[in-house]
Amino acid sequence: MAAFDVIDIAGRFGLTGVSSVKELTTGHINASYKVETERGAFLVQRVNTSIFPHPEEMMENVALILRSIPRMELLYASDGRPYYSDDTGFYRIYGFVEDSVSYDRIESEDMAYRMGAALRSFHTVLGDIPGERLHETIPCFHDMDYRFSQFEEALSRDAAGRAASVSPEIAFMEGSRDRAVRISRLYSSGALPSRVTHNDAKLQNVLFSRIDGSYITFVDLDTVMPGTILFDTGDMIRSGASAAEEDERDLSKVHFMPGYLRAMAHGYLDDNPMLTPMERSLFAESGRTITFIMALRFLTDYINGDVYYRTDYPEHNLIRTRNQIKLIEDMDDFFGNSDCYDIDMILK
Ligand code: GN1
Ligand code: MG
Repeated sequence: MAAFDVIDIAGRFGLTGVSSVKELTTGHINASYKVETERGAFLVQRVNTSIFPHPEEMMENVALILRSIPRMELLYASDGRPYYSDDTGFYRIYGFVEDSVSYDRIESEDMAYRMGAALRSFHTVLGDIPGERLHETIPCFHDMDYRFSQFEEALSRDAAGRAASVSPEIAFMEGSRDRAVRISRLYSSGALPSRVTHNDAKLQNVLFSRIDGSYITFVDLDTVMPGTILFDTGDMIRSGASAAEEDERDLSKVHFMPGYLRAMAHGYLDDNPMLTPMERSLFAESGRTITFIMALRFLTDYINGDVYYRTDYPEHNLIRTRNQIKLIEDMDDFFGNSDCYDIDMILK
């Protein structure tokens, strides 16, 4: 990776008087830095262009979406574009939203309800954007058949020589395949409507007011593109209805929290005029599906030798895989022996 200077990049967007630069390490894909300047705080990001091969199109999407999200500021470089690129990389800068907070874990049913209502409000606002105007920033992102084909390719190459050591995890993935592909096939066949969706709608990507806890906005808009809302409700459930974060190594801390799912479901579903009966009926199942796709992707990357996600130690992707599998097993215990979670079981 070519070296680059965050202060120099900030200057390309007209930011001067930088008093501090701090690297933020929570994202798995892009490199992020918080810079304090005489005009306030900003987020400088170097986009991972091997994962986002058409970053200009991605920034066209972001600029379009932000017309509906006035609280988020995107800076423009001196040539009038919402990015700057040179041979060291592709960069963009957002303003830090003042008095906002994001959570790593849900800690109360009230917080869970606010998360559900936040996603509903995000989908309602995005509903006004014509989906055909958005570029598909990562093709087939939530297509489960595609993810299984990547998994199979990784297994047959076994580039890091790790496949033999993860046979229980491989067996888990294969054993649940028919069920796991259901939602993405219903979407591809047109049975589930195509809407504008976030596609990384985890709890950590939502800003709430530090003052009164009200919803401000979703951030990390790189994968906003057409999809089914179930990709987002699923990610909300995956990240919000677990007692632990996806990086937690102590699996005894990973538990499914039905009360949080119930509160998120009320926040999202109650009197929501947008939903079709099929979308509503698959709400709880979407949590299983998206937790599954994450386990599959983490395991694929582990087998490939950690080439996609940022990892902090050699077993990181395997820990994430096991963490997500544990969450699925815990959800399965709660919902009992059926091949589709029943949302009415949770809403009762
Ligand atoms: C990645 O970089 P980050 O943390 O926002 C990933 C998502 C996964 C997520 C898991 C482009 O997002 O799909 O849900 O990690 N983004 C991409 O936490 O692959
Ligand atoms: Mg993301």
